[in-house]
Amino acid sequence: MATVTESPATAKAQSAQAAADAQPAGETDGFQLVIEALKLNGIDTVFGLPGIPITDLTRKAQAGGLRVISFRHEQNAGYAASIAGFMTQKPGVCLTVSAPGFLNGLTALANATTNCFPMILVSGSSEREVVDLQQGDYEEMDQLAIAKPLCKAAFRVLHAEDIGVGVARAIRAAVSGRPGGVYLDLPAKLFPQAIDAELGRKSLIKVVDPAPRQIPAPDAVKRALDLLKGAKKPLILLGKGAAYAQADADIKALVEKTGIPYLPMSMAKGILPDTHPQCASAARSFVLPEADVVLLVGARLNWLLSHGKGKTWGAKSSKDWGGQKYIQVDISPTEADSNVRIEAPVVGDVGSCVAKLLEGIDGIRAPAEWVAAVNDKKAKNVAKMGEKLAENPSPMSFHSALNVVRDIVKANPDAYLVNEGANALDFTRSIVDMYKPRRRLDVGTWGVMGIGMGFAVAAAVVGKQQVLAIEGDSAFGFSGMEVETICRYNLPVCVVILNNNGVYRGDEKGYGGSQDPSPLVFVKDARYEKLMEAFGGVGKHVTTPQELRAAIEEAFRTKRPTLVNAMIAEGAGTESGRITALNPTAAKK
Ligand code: ADP
Ligand code: TZD
Repeated sequence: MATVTESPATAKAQSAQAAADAQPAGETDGFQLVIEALKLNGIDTVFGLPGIPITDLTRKAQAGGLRVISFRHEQNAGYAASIAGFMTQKPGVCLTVSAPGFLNGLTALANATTNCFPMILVSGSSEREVVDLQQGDYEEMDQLAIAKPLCKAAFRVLHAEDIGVGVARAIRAAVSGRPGGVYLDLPAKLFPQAIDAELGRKSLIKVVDPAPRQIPAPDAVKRALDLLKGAKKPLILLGKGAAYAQADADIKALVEKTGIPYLPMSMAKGILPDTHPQCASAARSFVLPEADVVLLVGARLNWLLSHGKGKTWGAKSSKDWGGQKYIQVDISPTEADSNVRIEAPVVGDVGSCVAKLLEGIDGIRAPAEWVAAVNDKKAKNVAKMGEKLAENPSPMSFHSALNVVRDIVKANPDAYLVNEGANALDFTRSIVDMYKPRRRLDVGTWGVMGIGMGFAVAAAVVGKQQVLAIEGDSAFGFSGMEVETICRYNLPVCVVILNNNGVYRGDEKGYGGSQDPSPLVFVKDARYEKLMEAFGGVGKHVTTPQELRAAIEEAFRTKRPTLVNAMIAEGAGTESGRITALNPTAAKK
């Protein structure tokens, strides 16, 4: 196992450096104030990648007691920060260098904003005077202007005495209302700026009530309850906003007191265990078109729900809606009506809204015929799935491999499941039951590839549990170098690559007589496990469900960084997985 060791010479040099860095008595500086401002607000970990002008900030942050998780690419550090935000309701902080480092972090910032994850991208930047006159500084870029359209708010701090305000504003913007990404621009000159220590101390702000509760209006709650009361086929749809809100007990009470079937969106799986008798996941394509009143809790009617339109919802055409009446619980007052009419918007935080709904819930009960119809459909689909899972083809299929993962997650419900790919994503989502809230971390609203290793690192560091990352071979490639990070921090992460030799599948030939391989395939039977071995972790190459089970179980037992290269049939998988319909040419095939 690779470990970080320190030679006596290095240690000596570092303590000499620390002595040289020591502040004159009674003074503090930008470095110290940034670190103290974060610590004062309960931020104990930052994810990032050092270089000019933040190299010393990473060192001093570590010396100052923050955990600094240093990555190989800023995008992965950014994804780690964003998912830490989702898991903890505290903004995840990502630290990047100027221009290219900042841009590398920006995808994650935009993704955080899109997914409503609270995150702060803190980036060093070059000098304003040079940037504004476009004189060609090292890594010159007007970062604030570029970040603005991709996040909830963007701030720049020019004076050390304003650091407290800058950090406080960034925290409030990230976590209040609809959570999202915030950019904080810190020019190089800010860090060594010295100010009076007492003035500095007084300038820091411990944010009071950063995400104030938002209580829904009584008439909005009544409107919603009235609608539910009259429903013949009610359905509750839980989204990742509901998972984020950490109102698990009240959500469970709402579901159980009403007896209404519920569907969890991908990252809402586990708020209640997927094995709950009211979970309608196995009857999804039955309940969506059939439901007459749908209660959305922290879920948007975006593409993942076919915009509330089309066949999915029982409508005649893709432009039409199925006639369902919607209640939408959401913290954003502008979310309602973004796709179809919302009869009863309930604006507030999920915790407060569900608590208020619960006060008036007595007497509201899902009609027995509806529940029976859903259960009937569920039983049939579960039996069909059981048959598929019991198959044992050679080479492995997605089903035979994921049947193993399903058992392992059942036996280890606290483990985090990170998941990306196309088929690898869709099959895992439908096959692997989740038992605890916020344990499933995936590609989210954008369906973005590359979250894998960043999310895995954050889940291990912040969640302090075993992590299992189920990855398509293409998906893994976007962040694969972070296996070094996993080894360096010796994290309990087991990466399983469902390897079918390509994007979606691996059996395509080159087109038009080209000597080149198809744009969708990779080197055949690539030995990804050696990448983990290169850094001291455990690599396994497996071809059967038995070997796969043994490899994951060993990883869970030893807690060592492990990469399992699980070979599945090249032809397993369909183009774009379940979202073939969004791919204009594949949809026609
Ligand atoms: P999913 O992809 O799971 O369907 P979305 O990301 O589309 O979920 O929707 C999440 C919704 O939850 C967003 O509209 C967001 O405004 C909302 N939301 C996030 N946090 C809260 C909260 N604490 N209370 C209420 N709504 C929230
Ligand atoms: N780039 C980014 C950043 N996100 C994307 N979603 C894509 C490209 C396009 N894309 C998908 O939507 S899924 C996918 C790509 C490249 C990879 C699918 O192949 P895989 O999984 O090996 O990861 P399966 O199991 O073989 O389908």
